[in-house]
Amino acid sequence: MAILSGIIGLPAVGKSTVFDILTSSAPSRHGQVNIGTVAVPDSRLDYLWEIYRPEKKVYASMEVMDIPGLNPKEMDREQLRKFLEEIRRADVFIHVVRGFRNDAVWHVEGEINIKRDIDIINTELILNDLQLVETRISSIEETRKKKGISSETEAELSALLKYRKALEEEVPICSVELSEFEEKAVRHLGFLTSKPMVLVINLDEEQLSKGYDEREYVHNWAEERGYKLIEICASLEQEISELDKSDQMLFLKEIGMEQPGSMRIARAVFESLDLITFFTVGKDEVKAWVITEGTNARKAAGKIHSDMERGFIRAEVVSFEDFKACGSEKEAKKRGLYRLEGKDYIVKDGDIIQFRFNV
Ligand SMILES: Nc1nc2c(ncn2[C@@H]2O[C@H](COP(=O)(O)OP(=O)(O)OP(=O)(O)O)[C@@H](O)[C@H]2O)c(=O)[nH]1
Ligand SMILES: [Mg+2]
Repeated sequence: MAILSGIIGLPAVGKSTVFDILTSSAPSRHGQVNIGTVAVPDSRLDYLWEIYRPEKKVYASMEVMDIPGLNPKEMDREQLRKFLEEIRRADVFIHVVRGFRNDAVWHVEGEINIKRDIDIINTELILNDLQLVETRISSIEETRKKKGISSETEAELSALLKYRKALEEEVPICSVELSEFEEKAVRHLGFLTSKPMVLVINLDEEQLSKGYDEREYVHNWAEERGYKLIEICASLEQEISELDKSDQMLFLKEIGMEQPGSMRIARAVFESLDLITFFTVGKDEVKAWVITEGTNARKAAGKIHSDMERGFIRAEVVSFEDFKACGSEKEAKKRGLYRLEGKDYIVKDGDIIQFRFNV
């Protein structure tokens, strides 16, 4: 399961800067689609590495896509449509909004206005979905007139009508409640506002420390829609990421941050997709694995190897918190904190697991 995050936003708001701090790879090239891999930093894995000291430490990873800015004023409908087609592949959006003031950096609307900029992008996503909904509704109604429709299509239509009502009120599809049957019936349609979104407000240093005018508004806006919100200063983060690891932490402390922005964004992406992490440890490597919340032990084993899923016997599990409180595997075992779990055990975030299997 390679997760793909799509970075969206108006032109010159700091999207590529965010991409660069996330991927810490070669700088993204201007004016084209760039895809990079993000290792999702996790201090728990760092801790386990300190204890086991294996050769390898493997963080969970995801892919992120950087695209040129969406500019409804300059793009015609066809260009806009192509642009939105590109981002439809993403599982989740990272929407970068400019807050930073800097006369040297051009703004497509001529001045900084966080609320308006959020609306511009959001409106495009909503209009695109609305068009898809309308097209689908008329095609279903056409078929119904000609030869009638199945109960699945009936459910699809009823879901689409709910979607239309929401979108007309500028409510994203992810906020619409559907029955299980309806949900199944529309799953094949790739809507944009059904995807989770992480809102990244790209501020300057003063705004970051002292606050900014639209702060309350954007926090409410995100909360109402269930979107996560991260405030960062991307250019500052970029400078920090060029420092030594130990200097990085010092610098972050100085500006009152506990974690680099890249880590906060990556975690927000994981949370908005209901993803959790479990760990495997050993002499060769410590590794973080990504699964959807609610996955059972047997399926989780299958992430590592299909043989492990097929020949699953049981899982030996300790929570990261319990392990850390003991400080070693030996001590945790002595205190009886390792549990034996069967195939239906629902894996929890932070579980350290050893699978027993038989092939
Ligand atoms: N002052 C300041 N400048 C920033 C910040 N983030 C980005 N910039 C600058 O803004 C300009 C545009 O940044 P990019 O990251 O290229 O923006 P983009 O959204 O990828 O732009 P397009 O791909 O052209 O749409 C660059 O000159 C950055 O150095 C910030 O937090 N503060
Ligand atoms: Mg860019």
